[in-house]
Amino acid sequence: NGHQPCLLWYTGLSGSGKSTIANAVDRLLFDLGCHTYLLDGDNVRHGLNGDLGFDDASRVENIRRITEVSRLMLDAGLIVGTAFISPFIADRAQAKALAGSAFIEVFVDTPLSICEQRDPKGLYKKARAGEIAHFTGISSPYEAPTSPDIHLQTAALSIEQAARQVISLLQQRGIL
Ligand code: GGZ
Repeated sequence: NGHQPCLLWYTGLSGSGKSTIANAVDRLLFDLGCHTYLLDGDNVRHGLNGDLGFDDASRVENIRRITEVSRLMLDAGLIVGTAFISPFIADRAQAKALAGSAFIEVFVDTPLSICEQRDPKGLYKKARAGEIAHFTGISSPYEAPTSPDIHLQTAALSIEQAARQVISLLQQRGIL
């Protein structure tokens, strides 16, 4: 099954659903016979970027390395997904500059209040208590995309609906 390479760049707050939606998209793509790879905190923050924390400079370096690895995977012809907060517009612009027309920004737009209610790992609670420094949305900024390729307002969507919107755009763009 032929497809073009592309970079699905998910961005959003902690607990917004980036990884969940990216995994659902990956499963649909797999079923379509696509060759994909999904980079997320589980496989990058512990290994390649295990030396990095969450101050601004560390986040910039985190995203820089992820961008470079993504580019290698694009060269290999894959549909690459990256699911990181990636809070800074400038860093996402750099990824876009490297990936060119293959770059697809997916804004996983879940309000802070909902992310904080979910708080699956109790991190927001700790951040509010001052036990975690530089927590995105609490004590570290999140610069929302101003013109994402896909804007997922997750409060009004199921995971499946969100994933299907991504697949639809890939079809519209001739990637699938
Ligand atoms: C934000 C943090 C922090 C701080 C640990 N701020 O919900 P999670 O747990 O699984 O996802 C968050 C993840 C964010 O890492 P990223 O590599 O995506 O961030 S960035 O793109 O900004 O570099 C959260 C956990 O790491 N976590 N401390 N201070 N999230």
